[in-house]
Amino acid sequence: MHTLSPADTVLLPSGRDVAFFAEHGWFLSRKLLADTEIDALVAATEGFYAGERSRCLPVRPPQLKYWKPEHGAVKRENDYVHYESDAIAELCLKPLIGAAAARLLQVREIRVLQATLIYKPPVVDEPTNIVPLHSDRHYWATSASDNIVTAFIPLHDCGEENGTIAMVDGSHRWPESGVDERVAAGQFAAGAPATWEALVAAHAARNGSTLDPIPMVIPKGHMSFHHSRTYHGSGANRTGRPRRAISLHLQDTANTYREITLADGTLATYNHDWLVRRTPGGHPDYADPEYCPLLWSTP
Ligand SMILES: O=C(O)CCC(=O)C(=O)O
Repeated sequence: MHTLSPADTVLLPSGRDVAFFAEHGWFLSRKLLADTEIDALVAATEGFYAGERSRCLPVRPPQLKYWKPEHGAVKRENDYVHYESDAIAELCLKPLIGAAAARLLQVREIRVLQATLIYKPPVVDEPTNIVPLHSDRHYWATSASDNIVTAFIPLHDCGEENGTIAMVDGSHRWPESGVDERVAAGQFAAGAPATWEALVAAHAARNGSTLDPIPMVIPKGHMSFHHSRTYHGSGANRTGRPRRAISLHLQDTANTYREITLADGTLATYNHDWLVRRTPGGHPDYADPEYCPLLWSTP
């Protein structure tokens, strides 16, 4: 059973905030992490980059994002940091964040889906720092539920100058354009952004959008939430400091694995499918508490 202190309860999204999220597909939170918690997170992530692990993934799934020092001064992305580092998990898996997500999605319980540690090096023309517009749903075709939200948690003040995340307003309400989009999403994931960008632009035009993403200006300790279907991306880090963040993906507990065949005849997969336990029906169990711990249950 989770409970919040009265001081934390006032930090939750209000009824008006929930309506804003439903309309726009994104929301900027109040200060959910204290400066001391953020500073401790920076230290924990530096430990992670120096090689500290509480445990290691038993296998490396094919689409795993896993930066290693030998990759050099490119954008760093490390999936499953909540599994591999207890120090990071203890700080970023804060029930208050789960409670805020539950409010926004209007569900009672929230499980972790994934936590990715991200670091954009302070290299102004580093191409890997640019994140093309996409929706997270394209990574999660095997999830039955749309009720997945991401808390993008910068570990410092974050604005346009350091390449903050930017949202295409209301794009979570665009209807899916069909199977071809899922194939293109696969190409995007495999690194073919030109095809992908043309597809997103056409999809936006059909929905009356000119693709003008709104940069999230996020003070330290605050975070931006976006719906799994909201298109978003981010630009260059033009400062002399790294842009550090944790992308905490949170699912409704009703979410389950679904089998989905892509247009090319192959089955869609997600990294979890190599790691999590199986359901009695033999499918990957997205409620496996080792990888997808319960973050919030409304009392
Ligand atoms: O690192 C970024 O700017 C983008 C992160 C992202 O795509 C996400 O949090 O879903």
